[in-house]
Amino acid sequence: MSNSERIEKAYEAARQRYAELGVDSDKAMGRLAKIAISLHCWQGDDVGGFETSEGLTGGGIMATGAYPGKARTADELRADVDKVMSLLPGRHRLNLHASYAQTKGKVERDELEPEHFSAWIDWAKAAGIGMDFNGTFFSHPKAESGFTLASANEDIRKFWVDHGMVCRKIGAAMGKELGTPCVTNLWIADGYKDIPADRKGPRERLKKSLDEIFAQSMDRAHVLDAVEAKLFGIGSESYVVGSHEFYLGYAIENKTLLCLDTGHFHPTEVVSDKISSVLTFLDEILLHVSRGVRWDSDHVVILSDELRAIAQEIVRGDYLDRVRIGLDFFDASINRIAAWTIGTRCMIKALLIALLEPVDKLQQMEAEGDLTSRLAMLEELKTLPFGAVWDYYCLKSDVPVAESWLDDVWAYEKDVLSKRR
Ligand code: RNT
Ligand code: ZN
Repeated sequence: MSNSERIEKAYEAARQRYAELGVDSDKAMGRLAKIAISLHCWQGDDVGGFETSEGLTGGGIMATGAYPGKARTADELRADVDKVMSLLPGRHRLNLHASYAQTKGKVERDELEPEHFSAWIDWAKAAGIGMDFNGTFFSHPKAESGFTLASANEDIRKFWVDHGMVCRKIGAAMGKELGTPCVTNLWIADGYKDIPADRKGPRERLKKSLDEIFAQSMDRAHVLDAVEAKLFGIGSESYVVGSHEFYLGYAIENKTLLCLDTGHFHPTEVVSDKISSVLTFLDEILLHVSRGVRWDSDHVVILSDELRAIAQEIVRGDYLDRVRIGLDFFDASINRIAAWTIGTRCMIKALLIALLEPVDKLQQMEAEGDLTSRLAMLEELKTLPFGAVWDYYCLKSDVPVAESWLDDVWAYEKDVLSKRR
């Protein structure tokens, strides 16, 4: 039996098993194919960007590891993203940071324009994919004090407000050019290592800065503003200005998207439980799916219980149109193409598993008070043959099945990455 015959046969058996539960696995794959995951550009070069040779500095985040072969130029990074996308079933998006601009000579962050991203936009257009965008409020001399939009220094604050404003224009241009709204996210690291004497002042300044950045209304068909909260970072252990409560309030009041990063909460808190809460008050949210290990360490996303729970919440709550799924991890200790591929394939897998749930049945048991059957069923679902559906989905999407994608990565490492010295 050929490999594909074996996969088709296994799928046929799985299809019947799911049908017994009232689940149409063909339909589940059809729904899955419509979900675009926003791949973060920064896994390819350890959040370095192409402005200076220094790469990531400050900003309460840190990439660790020294695996060879990181992208050094925008062309290299695009080639790497192309490689990753060729290993993923479905059509996805690229999420770019402002520090990946391609400028001739130095252009300050408050003077960036859409044209500095034209190579990215052209590339995305040719590939038929959408783009998302982020202001870069770190790795910059004007961020060295630890404060940007919440700075008490008016020159610094103004500089970053201007950066925020130009980023929305760039996002709008991307969205317009590509015909799909560009989620333009804002995250700042502002905060204190040690106990502040004034928690209020910086938050009032941050609100003022955000109001200035978002003052100009923009076409939501082109750009969707998002704000990202955080509990703590390296060097901001005691106080982060842009906390969860701060941005939740801001997003509700100003109708922006709220970005929930799965590494930005207390380690025992879960984002899966927050989705239905915040979506009771917000139209849309953005996710930064990451994996914290003891802290916001941005490990590669794996198929964990929490990842599955997040996907279940999105599907069970019928939120697929209201949740933009972005990824946010950066591991420099393993092959970066593999890191991207593992994390993204896991996200897609988690969504598939969620789409294969007999949601109506489970919710009916619950509504009838049959909590015994609910628990029994949830446990039985864990051993259903979703792997056979996943393999078949990859086969039909013309991408490598199971671990065979690794062969492509090793070939790429040999032909391309190993030559980057
Ligand atoms: C940092 C935030 C932020 C960054 C990226 C690079 O804690 O999660 O989203 O990881 O913007
Ligand atoms: Zn994030």
